[in-house]
Amino acid sequence: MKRLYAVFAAIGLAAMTFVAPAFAGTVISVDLWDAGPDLTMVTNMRIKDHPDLSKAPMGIKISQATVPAGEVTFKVVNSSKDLEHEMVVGILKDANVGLPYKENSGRVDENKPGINLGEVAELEPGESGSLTVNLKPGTYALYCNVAGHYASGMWTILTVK
Ligand SMILES: [Cu+2]
Repeated sequence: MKRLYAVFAAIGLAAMTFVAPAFAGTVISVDLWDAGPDLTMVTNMRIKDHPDLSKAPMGIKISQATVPAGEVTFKVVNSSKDLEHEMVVGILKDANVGLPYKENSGRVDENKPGINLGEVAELEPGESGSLTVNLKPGTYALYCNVAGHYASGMWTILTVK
């Protein structure tokens, strides 16, 4: 009996070891990039503009655009040589409306509900940081809220299934 228990315990332990990584959630690499010191900022590359982001002077590149619901860890690197960037996670209700925006400050209105679920704020060039959030199924936007950056195309869309 004792031996049988030991066998079950061993199987249980092996199963736990095998299953454990699934509970750790998804890890996404996030690259905050820009075109360098000579870049030209624009104002017409917000989500609602449906822009061609391949022409954007700055942006957010992610290692995967679809993740399962649950814990998601963003490992964020600011690969810019000279600009501060950040990554904020917000719910995107409607791509034709985009994120709430304050024209006078050139920034997304983070005070609106669901628009800042977490962030890696104000990374200096070359700096990195990480953020873990629990995400329900839905559509999210990752964006940089340094003034003018969102309108210059510094956002990307993440789908949680
Ligand atoms: Cu930025």
